[in-house]
Amino acid sequence: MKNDYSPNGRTVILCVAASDSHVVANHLVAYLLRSYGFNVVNLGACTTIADICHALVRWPEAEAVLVGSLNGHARQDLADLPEAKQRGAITCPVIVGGNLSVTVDRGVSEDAALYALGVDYILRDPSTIPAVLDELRAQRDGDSGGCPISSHVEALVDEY
Ligand code: B12
Repeated sequence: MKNDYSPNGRTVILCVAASDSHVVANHLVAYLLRSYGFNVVNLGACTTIADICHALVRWPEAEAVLVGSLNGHARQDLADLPEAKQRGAITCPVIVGGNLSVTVDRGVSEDAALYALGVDYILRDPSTIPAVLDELRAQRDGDSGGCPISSHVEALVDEY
């Protein structure tokens, strides 16, 4: 999990949601982010919110948590997210991506439900992750140049 960890590098926590055993995209996302120089703490498949909280104690420098969900149960798997955020166990942005539902119509309501749980960003295409992480860091550092992250993410998502 901690191979090639660079103390000066940027770190993200990556995982697949609690009930979900689909790992192919998880490995591809890890590979992509490592190719961009990120330290990727990959918790792999079937990661609970409690697992994420433990990882953030171990790697508090993580600038985002990326959760993949492929089996259609993202909402149930993230049910404990509000409580974890409320008690301050998860303070960095939570990005969810994958095959969040089967149909497009369900996708819209599924996205709304995930945002209501406290998910910060929903992305479909992994290639957009590095740019979004850059935007988040710029926003955190107060150097976003006036470009709100939400509009940037929407612009990226609108491409699909
Ligand atoms: C291989 C596979 C399996 C394997 C998984 C093996 C493994 N260990 O990985 C096995 C056989 C175990 C399996 C089991 C099941 N599967 Co399955 N599986 C697939 C399949 C055929 C391919 C998935 C895959 O690896 N694709 C390749 C990767 C690269 O693509 P991807 O996963 O779609 O990811 C892309 C995007 O989603 C996105 N992405 C993914 N993760 C992330 C993360 C972030 C942060 C971001 C930004 C983007 C992102 O980027 C990727 C590249 O574009 C798909 C159907 C399909 N053709 O997609 C069904 C599919 C995902 N499975 C499905 C289902 C229902 C199941 C089961 C529930 C079936 C069952 N009744 O048992 C179980 C669930 C098991 C569990 N507990 O999770 C459904 C999910 C439906 C839904 N989302 O509503 C699918 C879509 C099939 C279908 N059409 O019904 N499955």
